Amino acid sequence: MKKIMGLHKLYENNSVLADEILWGRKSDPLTRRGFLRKSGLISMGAALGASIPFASNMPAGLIPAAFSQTDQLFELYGKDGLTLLNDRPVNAETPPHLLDDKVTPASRLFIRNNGIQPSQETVNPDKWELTIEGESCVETKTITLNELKNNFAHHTLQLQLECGGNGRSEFFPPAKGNQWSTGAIGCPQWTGVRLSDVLKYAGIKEDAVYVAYEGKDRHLSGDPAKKPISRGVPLYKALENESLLVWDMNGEPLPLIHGAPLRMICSGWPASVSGKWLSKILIRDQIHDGPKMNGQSYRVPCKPVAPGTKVADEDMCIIESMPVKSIITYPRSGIIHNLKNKLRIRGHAWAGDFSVKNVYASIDFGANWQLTQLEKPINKFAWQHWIQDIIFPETGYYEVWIRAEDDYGNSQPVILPQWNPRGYLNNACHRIAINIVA
Ligand SMILES: Nc1nc2c(c(=O)[nH]1)N[C@H]1C(S)=C(S)[C@@H](COP(=O)(O)O)O[C@H]1N2
Ligand SMILES: [Mo]
Repeated sequence: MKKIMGLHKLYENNSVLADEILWGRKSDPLTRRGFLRKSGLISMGAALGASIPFASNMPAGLIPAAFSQTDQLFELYGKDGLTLLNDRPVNAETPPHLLDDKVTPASRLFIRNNGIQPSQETVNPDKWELTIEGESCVETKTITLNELKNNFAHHTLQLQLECGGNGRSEFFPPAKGNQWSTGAIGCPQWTGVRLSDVLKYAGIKEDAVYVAYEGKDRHLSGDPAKKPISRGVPLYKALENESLLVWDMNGEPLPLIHGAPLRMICSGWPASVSGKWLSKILIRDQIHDGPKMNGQSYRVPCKPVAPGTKVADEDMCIIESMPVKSIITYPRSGIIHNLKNKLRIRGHAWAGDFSVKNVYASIDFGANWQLTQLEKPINKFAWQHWIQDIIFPETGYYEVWIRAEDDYGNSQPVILPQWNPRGYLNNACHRIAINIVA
């Protein structure tokens, strides 16, 4: 730690420590992807084993010559092959071929932090408390995590989690924010209690309309009075059987980066409503007004606008259900395949609050579509798996496109959906390249 202290001076906020940025073990070598921005300097210094005297002159994104030749993969602790989009706050996505598992393992779930997550030392599951309060809460209650586990019925469900900004990188004009391609989606299995049981325990007043969370993460500015994010859902969504407060993921304790020791999961909506490091639940008599509920955050124009249009805050509407979407997880894009053999492709499809009715594949740029074999979801809000055997007519370059349709007949757009200022809800068809050879 000593060696990197010099670098701290570069930051307005000295309280941000290298280990909070969660680069694997501190001695791990970092490579190209680690050096996206100046904010990577702490880790850069840690990796070089020396401070960088002229660091303030370094162009953002410059890869130090000491590392520019290495092919070693950047490593994020507990993660396997994720692409780092930002290191402060940490944001990383999963390449499509690493989303092949039916149940997303912890090592392959994308990461989206808006602030600085609590450090491991401050997270003690035995001492963790949850407070339920708010204007429309009958009686403010504080319970420990152990009481939550002991006093309420447990439920285990596989629930999809997708960032509202997944796919943002394809919009034009571009939108600010993490440039997610297709990898801000996953569908792990979660264990916990129903949010509705906990709300009923504290009591819901007649005038309740919204349920919101607060977590123990800190604002990037370091200001303890500010929260990085605090969002919520309308009461009806919070009361759904599948809205959970969870402590386990895939039968293991929730990893710290995914919200340990307790998080909320309200599946089908932008994952920003699924609060991590959960310390407070608010039963509100109005639409919640916490950070990232207002303005342009997680909102899209109420009426369609031309690309590039500035839209006033009052004309922006809160995103609710995520749109129908699908992904090809096998094979990975760019493979070479022999003409003689059929190719069995596979992947997942999901549709926010709804279910997927059909998934189609095309190998001729969308001129013809073949119906794939689609499984039913294991439970509501779990993604569905599809497979299809493809026969290619001759050698050459192909693209396989995949398109899902929900049970209301809504289909994925082939190119891009409606442009919006912040680049949310891109559910355009996923496509991969395949070279067919004799
Ligand atoms: N307390 C807290 N909860 C949070 C966030 C956060 O920054 N802080 N990020 C939200 C957003 S925008 C997303 S997309 C999901 C990401 O969950 P994951 O990192 O476990 O994949 O968590 C949500 N819950
Ligand atoms: Mo998100």
